[in-house]
Amino acid sequence: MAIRPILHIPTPCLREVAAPVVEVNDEIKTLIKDMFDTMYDAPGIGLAAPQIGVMHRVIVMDPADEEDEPAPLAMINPKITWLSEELRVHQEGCLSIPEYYEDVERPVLCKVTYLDENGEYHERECDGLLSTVVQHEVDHLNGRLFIDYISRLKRERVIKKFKKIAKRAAE
Ligand code: K2U
Ligand code: ZN
Repeated sequence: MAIRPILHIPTPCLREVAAPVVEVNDEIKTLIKDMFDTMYDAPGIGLAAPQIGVMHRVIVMDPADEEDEPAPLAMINPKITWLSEELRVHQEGCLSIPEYYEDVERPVLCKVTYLDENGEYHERECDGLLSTVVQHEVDHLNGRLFIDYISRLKRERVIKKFKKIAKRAAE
């Protein structure tokens, strides 16, 4: 299919709320294929549709280690229905904020409902890295970024850096 350009901050759509998918049609199925192609090419372990400028509630993930078999997972209209009280810190990065990593504290476990690429409904409890990635990607659908969980000083510094990069690129 196609590798699509990944948008970087401060692109406005990364701060907007994506719309629910009404029908899992061929357009959505092609979008999912393109998102996996784009994610694996990056490389990344997750990608949300707004990161390629598509404001649909679609995320793709593959948290499998390099030595393990790929475990691609697409979620349409994902909804986090429960979060554990137990929290854990994990180093996060973001393909829309390249080469910037910070420790982020999130609930260890989450439960998520979603439709798969065939339109089938699923309820799933997620743990480990998958739990972190699901929460990170669902945040993208709501215009939230992992830098929203770090100090304001650090956030403002990284936004200023990427605004400068974007300004130079436009010149
Ligand atoms: O949404 C994205 O930009 C994808 C992130 C997914 C991610 C979520 C939580 C924690 C780490 C990554 C990218 O895959 S960033 C690249 C990456 C890959 C593995 C580990 C850390 C960063
Ligand atoms: Zn991200």
